[in-house]
Amino acid sequence: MKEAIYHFPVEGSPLSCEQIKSGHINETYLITTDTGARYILQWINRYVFPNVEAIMNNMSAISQFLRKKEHGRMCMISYIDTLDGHSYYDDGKGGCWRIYRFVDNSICLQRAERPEDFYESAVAFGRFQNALNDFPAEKLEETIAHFHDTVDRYRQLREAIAADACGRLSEVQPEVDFLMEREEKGCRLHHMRESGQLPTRVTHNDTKINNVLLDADSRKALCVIDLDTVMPGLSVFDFGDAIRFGASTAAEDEPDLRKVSLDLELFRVFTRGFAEACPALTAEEINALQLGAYTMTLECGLRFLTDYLNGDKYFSIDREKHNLDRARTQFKLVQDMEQKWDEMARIVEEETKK
Ligand code: GN1
Ligand code: MG
Repeated sequence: MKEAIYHFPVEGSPLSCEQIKSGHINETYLITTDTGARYILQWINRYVFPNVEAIMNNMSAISQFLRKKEHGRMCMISYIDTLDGHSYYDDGKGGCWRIYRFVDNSICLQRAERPEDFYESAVAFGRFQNALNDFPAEKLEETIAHFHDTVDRYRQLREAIAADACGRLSEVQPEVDFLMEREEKGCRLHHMRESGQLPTRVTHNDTKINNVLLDADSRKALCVIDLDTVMPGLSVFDFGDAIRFGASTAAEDEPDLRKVSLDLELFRVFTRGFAEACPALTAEEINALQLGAYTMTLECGLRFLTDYLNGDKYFSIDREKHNLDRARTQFKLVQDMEQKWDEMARIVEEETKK
């Protein structure tokens, strides 16, 4: 890591390096130099992202596009090239590194401390989506193939079940049954995408509130970060993934399922912020927002469960059965959405008709 930083044009000499524990895939460090300049250095996980070139090309393409637009500079983070002009540094030992300048006076929340914070995260993702409304999505590469393709996620789950590599299948039969009973509804969105009922756009695809920076004083949205999965997708993926993470009453890995439910007030404020910031949404997309929340929650639970069956190879874990706990919270949330379905529909209608 120490070596990696010297390949970038940083101001001053690096003094300290502190790991930021956030995210399940990459490793992130805060570097401070002797001039007080601060940078975020990231190590990219090549198991998850074999094609780093594609990620960085996508980012360069959209940041160039956004820079030309009003406010564009603010709606996503921009990376700094290496001293020899590359968008990332390959250390030749299997590691890839990149940096961006720490945004002064910014905060990154793991949970909304008040509804307004969640509203601002909706504004950040809605604005990003809206600003890229006229970007040709087909120019972007798929950084992870079939990322939000729920049909393919079910296929991967079936593979994991058949292999039962760690002998964990018998322990998770209720969770497997839960998923199988919901396969038709879980895959509906994917079929709507394939049939062209919903437009393919440039989407962020990983819209947790901790992928947004807010101004520390005003708490207004500054920009979105973690752009590794920016690629062609559905607007409702971004809406849905944000809801599954941020509108839950508990953490994604809460072991006590009694604490997990969908907070309808948070669902409401996010819907409002996203719709206000993204007037480009079509009536079909608005109609599918709720299904987006359901699908992203079910799919994420399915992914955690698949990884648990495979031996926790994809998502990093801090404890035994961590991925199983994560899967269970998602399923609890799906169940709660099923119960609150009509209320969710009403909220979407109320918040989008203005
Ligand atoms: C991963 O690394 P992080 O925490 O930003 C994952 C998302 C999941 C999320 C679940 C590339 O995101 O898809 O929704 O964990 N990212 C990738 O917390 O798979
Ligand atoms: Mg991520």
